[in-house]
Amino acid sequence: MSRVIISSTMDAPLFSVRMRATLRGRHLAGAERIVPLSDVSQVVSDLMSRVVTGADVVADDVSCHAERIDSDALSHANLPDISTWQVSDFQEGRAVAAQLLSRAGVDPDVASRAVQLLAEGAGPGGTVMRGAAIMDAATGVRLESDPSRGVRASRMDVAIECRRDFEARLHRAGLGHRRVLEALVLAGKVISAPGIVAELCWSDDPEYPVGYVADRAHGYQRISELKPVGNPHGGRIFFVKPGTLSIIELTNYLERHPVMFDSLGKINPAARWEPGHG
Ligand code: WAQ
Ligand code: MG
Repeated sequence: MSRVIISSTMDAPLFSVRMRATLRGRHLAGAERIVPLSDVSQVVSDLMSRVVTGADVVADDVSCHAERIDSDALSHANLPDISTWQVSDFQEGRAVAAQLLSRAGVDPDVASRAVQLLAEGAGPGGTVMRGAAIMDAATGVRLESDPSRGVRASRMDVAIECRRDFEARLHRAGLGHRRVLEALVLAGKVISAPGIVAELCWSDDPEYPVGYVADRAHGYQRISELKPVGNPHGGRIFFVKPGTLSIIELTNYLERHPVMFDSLGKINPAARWEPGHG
């Protein structure tokens, strides 16, 4: 029975569905999925209801866009393994993030400066960027063409026939918050991109202090605190190998190339970070 459902959804044309909400022209929230045509209207409704029924987010403009994906262009990939480092406070968390970044191949000074940059707001005048900064892993030079928008990773999702199972497994591991799967999928696409060394991220949501460092060798490494609760700063930095490819090509891959994940990695139990670890 389930075989029939799987093969019929796999053959159906796929659509990228993307929602974006703004308030007085300022970006508030975005979310996206890749689903068969038959699920588009349900997904549009789910994504829209996030912002129109959310008590704490009041958008004055919400748009949803569905666009057919060329199935020949679709890549399949595995989600990275998940680990969680428990730290005592955000200062320790930031030190751990810098260490994980240098372990991934980011210059240690660049890693520390990058953490500081996100803490201060990587956009013009210390604002939160809409997307990610791209940074040379060796020199720390910023490479994104628009430092206020940054680069938006887009067109990635969990295969629809896997979603329920992945959500249930994350939930059982205590990782059922919607942000975890969304960030995992985003990081999975980012570290699959040619030239990427690592990603650093924490949310701009004042209530959400967890962040992560991701790289191909060590996977999605959560850090329990990267900022104090109440702090509205957050962002993402994608670190690239110096001179390996054009930033235009990389941006095009991150923003436009569709990637579908059909397997979840290993979920490691949370562990306390011990100095000297890694
Ligand atoms: N592409 C690039 N950068 C983005 C994107 C995107 N699609 N979406 C958001 N950003 C940037 C932007 O600067 C946001 O301010 C920042 O990232 C944070 O976005 O417990 O929820 O959606 O394992 O607030 C990570 C930990 C949560 C989850 C991250 O990010 C966990 C999060 P948010
Ligand atoms: Mg946010």
